[in-house]
Amino acid sequence: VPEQDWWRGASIYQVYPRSFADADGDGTGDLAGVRTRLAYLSTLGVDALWFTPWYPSPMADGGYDVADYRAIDPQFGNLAEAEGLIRDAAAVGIRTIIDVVPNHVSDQHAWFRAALAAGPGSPERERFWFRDGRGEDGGLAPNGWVSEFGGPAWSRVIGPDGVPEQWYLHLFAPGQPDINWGHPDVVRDHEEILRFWFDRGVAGIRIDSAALLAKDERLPDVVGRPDPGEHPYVDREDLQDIYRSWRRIAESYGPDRVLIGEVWLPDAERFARYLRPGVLHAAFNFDYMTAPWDAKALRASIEQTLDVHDRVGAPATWVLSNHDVTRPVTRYGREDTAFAFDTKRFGIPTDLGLGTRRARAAALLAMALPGAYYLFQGEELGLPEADIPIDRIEDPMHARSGGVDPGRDGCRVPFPWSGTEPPYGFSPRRVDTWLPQPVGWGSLTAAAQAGDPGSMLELYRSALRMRRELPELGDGALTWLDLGPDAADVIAFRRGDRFAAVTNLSGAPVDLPAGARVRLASAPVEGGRLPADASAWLDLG
Ligand code: TEU
Repeated sequence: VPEQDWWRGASIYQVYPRSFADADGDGTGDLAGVRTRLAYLSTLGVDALWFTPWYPSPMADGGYDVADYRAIDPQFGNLAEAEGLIRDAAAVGIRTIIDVVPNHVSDQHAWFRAALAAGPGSPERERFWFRDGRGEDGGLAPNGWVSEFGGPAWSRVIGPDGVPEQWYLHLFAPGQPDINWGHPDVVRDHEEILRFWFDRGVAGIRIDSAALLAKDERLPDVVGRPDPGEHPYVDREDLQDIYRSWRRIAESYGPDRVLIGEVWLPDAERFARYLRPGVLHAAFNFDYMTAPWDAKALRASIEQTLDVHDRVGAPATWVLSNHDVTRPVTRYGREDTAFAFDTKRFGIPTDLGLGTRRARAAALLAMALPGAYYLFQGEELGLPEADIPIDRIEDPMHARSGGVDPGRDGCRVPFPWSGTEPPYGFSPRRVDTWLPQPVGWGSLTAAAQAGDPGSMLELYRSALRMRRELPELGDGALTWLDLGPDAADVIAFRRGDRFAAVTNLSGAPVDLPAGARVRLASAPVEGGRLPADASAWLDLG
């Protein structure tokens, strides 16, 4: 693979800095902690790290409320530490991807503070979406847009004298005011932010909420289900030009710098437009993650993904989890596995044994498909979704839903490294971690799993190593295989002449092709038969 194409078939590991490793013992992860764990990441076999926002932030939304895009939150370290981390990672062959959040800033960002201070009608307010309210005393929000976290997408400013004045738009939490992409300052500042980080050696940028930035400046209500491209704030045409200019900036640093969009759109054709030449390099494919555990549906999803990407010449991406969704072993143990994003209810029943088997199978399947694989810290340990005591939930989704939604903290708890009780080696001493870790995770720690051939960690290590070693894996073509009339609920394909991957979604064991050697399997293969809810990687000889 040419060096510049590293990202096309890469394995990219998402680090949630707050929960990865705590070096200074305050119960919150930090960059010094990540540096001490680079050996683990290098042994794991990943090509790049994507860091969830590490900037100064009041943490109204876990750091997706950025107060300063050119600095590091003091809880995590400082800029010199980040530069050291980028260098140290590069020294062990691991690239760094950072998260840029262009749809909104924190309400503590200098621009928003200035806008509040300067008052209605000021140029400072034009960088945001301030509007007068409707109704006689302006007491009604300017329109009916709803926040992604629930409740109105508008909050009213209370003036210094306690008198309510204008409203401002926030598609997410009130602490995340949306910025106005029609304003030249916004455009220019982001171009500078990209350069700032490319100058510091980052290999790529993950673009948060990439389909939401541009707004119809008349701010019309959303009526029904607007036609694709007609929505007042989703997937608007202006975005294409914004990303074309970002692409030119990335390319000015070399062909190996990449832009990865969090483009969350139900319409595959619209999604594909972001991946046309000259726009973004890659975008997350969440279809695989939300597909049900059903051979026909899953294969249809895979085929559609590959088809769409082939047409625009962009590599597919495969995602099983991230910091926004229910952990795979919990999800796959539920009756409705497609419920990835929809936490919505507490205590949905799950069978963790089944969930773990299916999560193992789903990971091996995804890692054999053409394209890049993105994994979220703890996925490689098979961590289940943790129950967070209600009074410790931090995710704004919980409060905004009126306490109905447990929110996304259950996948964000501090990483269990070693030992038999909290903090499981996450912190150097006994301390109350920022989110509590469950008891009973002693057998799930990285140390407990290392060297155990049946563990999730060793499965991931083997698979990630093979993705690096086998030229058939990563980006490229795939040929579907038909394993016969008894294998209707089996997904099987070849990569190259000899490598094959088989996933059994039927309820019973299936015969693997005669003469095939098993390179790796998610469950023991006996007598040439692959158990239910399992995947195998084969050498066809
Ligand atoms: O998520 C954007 C996004 O699509 C979310 O609205 C998602 O649908 C939601 O989390 C559903 O569970 C990104 C980040 O990944 C998320 O952590 C942030 O909260 C959000 O942007 C705002 O920055």
